[in-house]
Amino acid sequence: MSQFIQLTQQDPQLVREELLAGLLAASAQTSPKYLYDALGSKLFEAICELPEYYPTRTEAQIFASHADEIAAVAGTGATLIDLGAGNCAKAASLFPALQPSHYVPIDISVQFLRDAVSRLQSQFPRIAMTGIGMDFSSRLDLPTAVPRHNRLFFYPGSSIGNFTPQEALAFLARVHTACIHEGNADGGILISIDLVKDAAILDAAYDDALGVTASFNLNLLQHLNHLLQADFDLRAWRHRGFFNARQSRIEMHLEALSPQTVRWPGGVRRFEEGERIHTENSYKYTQQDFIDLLTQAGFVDVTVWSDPQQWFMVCHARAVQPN
Ligand code: AVI
Repeated sequence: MSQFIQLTQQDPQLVREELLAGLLAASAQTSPKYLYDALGSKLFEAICELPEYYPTRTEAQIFASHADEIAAVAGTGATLIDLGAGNCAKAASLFPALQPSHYVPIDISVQFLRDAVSRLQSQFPRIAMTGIGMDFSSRLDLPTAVPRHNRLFFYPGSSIGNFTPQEALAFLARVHTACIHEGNADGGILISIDLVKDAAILDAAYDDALGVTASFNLNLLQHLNHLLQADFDLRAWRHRGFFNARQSRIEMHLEALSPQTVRWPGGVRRFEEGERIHTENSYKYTQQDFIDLLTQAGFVDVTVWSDPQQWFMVCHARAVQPN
């Protein structure tokens, strides 16, 4: 019953060009997607276990306490499209309540999905499953194997926070378009958002005592060494992770501990002591600001579930045909 489709492959030349443009900019930066090589993905799993990193367990509590209400609002029997599915565990925890007719996990590489989907398929033989390998952050044109009607897009983990608010709006608008077929809209989105809270809680979540987030961030340099054949010395950099209240975002940077020159075939970049590479933003929203974003993207009837401390929220919103 399960099938796999690899839609896009990373072009190494484009990856190189994108990375070098970021590293050679006056304020050096890299896209957060480069944090996730094989080791980076394992380190992120470890982050999710940390006492300071509340999003994962708070979201799991919200799903566990409100699964039936979520199903009552989102409906059962949908095509559940899981954006950034990874090991598919979050969606699977909602299968008994949501009872999807078709499950479509999407991740950058279909290889990541194979084992998880095979396991799930034997547990839930009546759900059709189509694993798709694509970078859904810039496009969302799904293959015809994915039914057009009654689509429920699932975007957990507060991953939308790693987009800027403008990118998040464009992304939500693409999801909205993907819910419309033959002029009708009968789909929706189930999405998690991390909420603005006390800066000390946010700072600790992104700069934990064990140093796992620091390792996750520093591992980016190891990944760059591999992708660019560069010679970053990991011991010459430190992790910085802090809440920027003005921009309502966590910023992660790597900061040079000493003046240094980094080389790769055909290029160099000099970094002064204290100079930074900006590696990730993680935007935190108020409930109302995110509801406004969903509304601007064309969604209506927003339902919110949160935890008692109101640190995190899960939203369902319905897509409607624009006038
Ligand atoms: C994947 N994403 C939602 C995480 C976040 O909280 O922004 C990535 C992360 N970066 C550091 N810790 C976790």
